[in-house]
Amino acid sequence: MSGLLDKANKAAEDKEEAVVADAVVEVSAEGEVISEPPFDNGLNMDALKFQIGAVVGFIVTMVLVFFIDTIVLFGDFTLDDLFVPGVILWWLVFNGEDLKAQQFDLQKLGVTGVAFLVVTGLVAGVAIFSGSNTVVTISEIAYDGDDDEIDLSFYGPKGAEYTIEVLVDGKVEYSHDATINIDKGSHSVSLDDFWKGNAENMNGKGLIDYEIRVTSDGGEDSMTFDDIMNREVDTAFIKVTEEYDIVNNDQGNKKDYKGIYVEMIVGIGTPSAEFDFKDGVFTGTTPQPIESDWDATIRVLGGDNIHVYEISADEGIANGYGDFNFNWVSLHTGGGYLDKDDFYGSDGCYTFEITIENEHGSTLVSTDSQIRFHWDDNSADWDTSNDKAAEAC
Ligand SMILES: [Ca+2]
Ligand SMILES: [Ca+2]
Ligand SMILES: [Ca+2]
Repeated sequence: MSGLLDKANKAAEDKEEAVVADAVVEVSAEGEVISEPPFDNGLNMDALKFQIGAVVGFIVTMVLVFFIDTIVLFGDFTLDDLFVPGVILWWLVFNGEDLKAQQFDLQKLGVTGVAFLVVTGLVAGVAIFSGSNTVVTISEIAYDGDDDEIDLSFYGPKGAEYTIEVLVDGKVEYSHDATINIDKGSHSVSLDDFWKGNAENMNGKGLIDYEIRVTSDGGEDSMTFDDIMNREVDTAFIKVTEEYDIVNNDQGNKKDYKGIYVEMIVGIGTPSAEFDFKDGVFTGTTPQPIESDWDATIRVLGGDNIHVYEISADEGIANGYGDFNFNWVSLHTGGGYLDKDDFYGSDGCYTFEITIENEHGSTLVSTDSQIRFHWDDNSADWDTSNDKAAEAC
């Protein structure tokens, strides 16, 4: 038994002639197979593993690069950026056994290198003539809030000419001719060049369709971008919270009113946002906040003084105030409130007039937010049980 094993091992070392070892199996007393000798048909098994691995890896790389190359891995890095490193890597792996053993057979390296280049060229030829890659396609449409433009990027074969169109409700509002550079193209279109109004109402129902169409020799591609085209504030509400101290004497308690905390919400309110206010809290339906640019002026009308707030927002963010693209925001920084002396006259209805100039869209003037206060009446006796909280007028 051991003589046969030695013979098989010796044959494995001898690369000159192909010797197929007889199936030599050692069997234990219980009849289990406990070992098998190395199998050798004359090939260098270690080198073959590298070569098979390299060929499989190379084929996978070619398919990824030439047939599904437009997948973005991260940032601007796409699958086709793997092309050159991929070919070099798999050629090195193919010769991995030699390189590992530091046997530099320049002729073999050269021959395999040329073979890799030829196969790569053939695959590239098939990919290009298959036609799937000659069309220019849209890879991304993104809103650039700093410049208020849409940033577009495209994929296509080097040098391909294409026409970009922005369609609003199917009508071409903007057109631009471009050429693919290497394998990508990009272009930005100012919102001023095609803006026609919000794409959706507050419930996500479509109002206006925005679409990019790109036409090249290879065909046409198009993509809608309604989700980033909600830019016009059409509804804004104010809510308040009364601020007071409780003072008391031997007759009982009463409120000493200090002022009001003021918060505002802005967004798309069409069709069902509604202002309402009961028992000191907002009970209406809020609009859907959005990312957009606007300037707001809020005037508190109805008292002895008209208090005025001026606020600007970019992408819904008002520096010093907060994020109007998300929720209610206080009009007083640092948790402050509007002092009674700055707006209150006597009990009655106060109107919070909100004027919002949209960067894109019309100007909104809202007098929906009207709130009645009962401060003088509430504090006329030493009894808080008969006090009435602020309410809609
Ligand atoms: Ca902006
Ligand atoms: Ca840009
Ligand atoms: Ca009272």
